[in-house]
Amino acid sequence: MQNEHPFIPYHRPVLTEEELCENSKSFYEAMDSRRSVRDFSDKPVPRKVIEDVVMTAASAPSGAHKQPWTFCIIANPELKKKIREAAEEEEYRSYHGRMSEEWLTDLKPIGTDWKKPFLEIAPWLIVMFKKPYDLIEGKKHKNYYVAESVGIAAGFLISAIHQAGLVTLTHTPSPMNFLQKILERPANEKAFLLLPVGYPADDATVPDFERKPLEEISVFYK
Ligand code: IYR
Repeated sequence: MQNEHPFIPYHRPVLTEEELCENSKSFYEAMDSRRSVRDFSDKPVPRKVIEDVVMTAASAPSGAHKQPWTFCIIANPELKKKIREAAEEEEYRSYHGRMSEEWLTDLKPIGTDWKKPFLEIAPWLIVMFKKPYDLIEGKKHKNYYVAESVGIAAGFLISAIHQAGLVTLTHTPSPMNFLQKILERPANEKAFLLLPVGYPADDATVPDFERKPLEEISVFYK
């Protein structure tokens, strides 16, 4: 029986092995130069760039193509201040009792603390919300693989920001429900990630980290 939903042809240019190797290597190298940055410049970034990176994120695959996400995009200084204050309040409590000693020790090399000035300094904040269900005319419609879908979209977003020439940070103040309140989001939207976006500060630094080599992170089965 033929599927009643339409299908359209899909092609990609067939590349040579050399071209494949060149493409995969240059993309790997570009992505490997990405770092999570906490020191932002306040230099403005055009809105068009933010629109494009968000549309890149929204090109991610999702369960049953439900696209279970909302991107809240904030440049307004008062809103950024409110978000910073609420995030720092939660983070203060996390760093002073809610996080285990082991967790705090694991964070030492990253040098984080409860203060989050980047939430006001970065020209843009993108807050990703996940939608466990859609609300259509007051009726709940379940979405599928929501955490996986928004996780993949976040990966696309981070990649797009990096490839545009900007920096970001996957910030997860915990708990994050203050974002739903401040941004006045409906009940079916849960804050997932908060990403400041901008240029790095001139004197920005990052931890001297190395990534695990291929042999350690992969197993090839012959
Ligand atoms: N959310 C806190 C703590 C934190 C947790 C992990 I895991 C990190 O990799 C980094 C930070 C904060 O943003 O400071």
